[in-house]
Amino acid sequence: MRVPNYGMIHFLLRRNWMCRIRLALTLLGLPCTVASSGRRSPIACSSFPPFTSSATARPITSSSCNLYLTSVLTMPTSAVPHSKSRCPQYPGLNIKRFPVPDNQVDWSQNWPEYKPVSHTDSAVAKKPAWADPEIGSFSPNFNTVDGSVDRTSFEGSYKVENGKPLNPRGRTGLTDRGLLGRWGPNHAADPVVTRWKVDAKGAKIQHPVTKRPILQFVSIKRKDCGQWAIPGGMVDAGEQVTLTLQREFSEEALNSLSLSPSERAKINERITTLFKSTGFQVYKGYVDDPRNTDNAWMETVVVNFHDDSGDSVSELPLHAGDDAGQVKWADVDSSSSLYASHSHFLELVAKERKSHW
Ligand code: RP5
Repeated sequence: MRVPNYGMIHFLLRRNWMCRIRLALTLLGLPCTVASSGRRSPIACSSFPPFTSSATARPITSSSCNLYLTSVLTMPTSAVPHSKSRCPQYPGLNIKRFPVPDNQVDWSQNWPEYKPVSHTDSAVAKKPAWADPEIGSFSPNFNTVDGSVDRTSFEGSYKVENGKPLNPRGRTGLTDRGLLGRWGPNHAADPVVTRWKVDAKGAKIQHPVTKRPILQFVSIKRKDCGQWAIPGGMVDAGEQVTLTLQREFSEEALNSLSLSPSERAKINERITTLFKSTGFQVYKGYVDDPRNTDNAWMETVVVNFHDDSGDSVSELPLHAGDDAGQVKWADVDSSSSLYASHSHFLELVAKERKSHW
């Protein structure tokens, strides 16, 4: 186990106090603001190359993150935008969403003219293990852990209308499940693995403008849409989020699926120390994913694992695997355009680590 230095102890103690205050505010029902930009992302998802219905859109699960409870940050729910979820062109298909202007997003707005397009991808309709059947042929128990499928939302209780769950962030211009397997929340986990950018002598490099040290994170290029992203993935049925975080990272950034069992065991041994360390839970909740629909949406738990001394995961050779076409260490910087809400998650990491953004 790595021994934290004095600065880190101070950081953890300070964070612990902040968390207690946040927890108290949350229990009192008051908003707790942390590092939210409030900035709306433009609707920027119209140029997707073929977006395959993800073979990784695996079944979801009851997921607990108790390990990270002491570092939970609560952000105002409005801080995650709902714009990529309304992108005119649904990813990968020749399907256009019914246009939803900002003032008609909320379900409380009466809008008789709303005629959303209905779509469920053929790969989803084939009833693979990671997808639900059609409503009617089964009756899921929404807002609960339904067998091995977690149908609860981090956003609170969602409404169900005519047997179908309603997206808690409002209209998207498309009904049914699109590319997503589950009705309602589709749970994912996103590991943000970071290190400091250093020079040849190992000294932290400061950004010339912000004068802050620069963080780097492990970034993958998604095969389905060609966008750079955090190497996250769906939580498997019955899987703890802590395990999903490590599994997705080793599959997509270390190509563990192509290794022999003994090589895989060695890699796992190397990264387990980092992944067992107290990660900083950056976010949990709705993701502004372009695959979202009126009845199916992405939610995630984002955890930052930081290799402060640069001698753990930083030393491992990165190899893209599974859903990742490429992998690299990328600077954490506000100018990078990433998949779904991933830039926003990195902004939260940068604020917490007081690094350049
Ligand atoms: C995003 O989709 C999540 O933040 C996560 O990164 C990803 C999970 O979907 P797949 O990568 O498994 O397709 O919404």
